[in-house]
Amino acid sequence: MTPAKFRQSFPSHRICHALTALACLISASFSLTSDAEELLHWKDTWVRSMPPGAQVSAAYGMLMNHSDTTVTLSTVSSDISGAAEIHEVIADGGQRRMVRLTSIDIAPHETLVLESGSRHIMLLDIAAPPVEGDFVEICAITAAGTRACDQAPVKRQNTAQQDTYTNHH
Ligand SMILES: [Cu+2]
Repeated sequence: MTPAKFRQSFPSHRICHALTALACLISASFSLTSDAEELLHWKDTWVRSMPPGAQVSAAYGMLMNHSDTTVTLSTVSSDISGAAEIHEVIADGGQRRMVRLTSIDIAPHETLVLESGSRHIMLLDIAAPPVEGDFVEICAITAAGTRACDQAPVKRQNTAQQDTYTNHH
């Protein structure tokens, strides 16, 4: 009885092992698929018009995560700036000042809002000041390497928002 039981357990163990390996393969291919399907979409992007001689500008808009996984935004760029940074406005005593963010996590189906006076994209070392009517390509690059780009129209910022910006640099 005992040896028979023992012999029986061996093949069933092997089947179990094979199933585990298969499950591993399936879950591995699933995680690869979800990385490749990080779905980021821009909405309502715009870039602030700047006077001649300006070396910085800012970009705003909404970045929507349409995937079922958290997406980490790690880099931003534009086709008019030598560099771009993600900034956040924070209260520092009675003052408001900007800090640079190295990354932002966007939860599944959540939208990251980039707006004046809050989180925004700072365009640094710009080749030529953006003029109303122009379009600037804005790109968001995730930690996994996914790129989401959009052609953002250049617009004039209203006076209330201008004050916030002037306090920045
Ligand atoms: Cu800034």
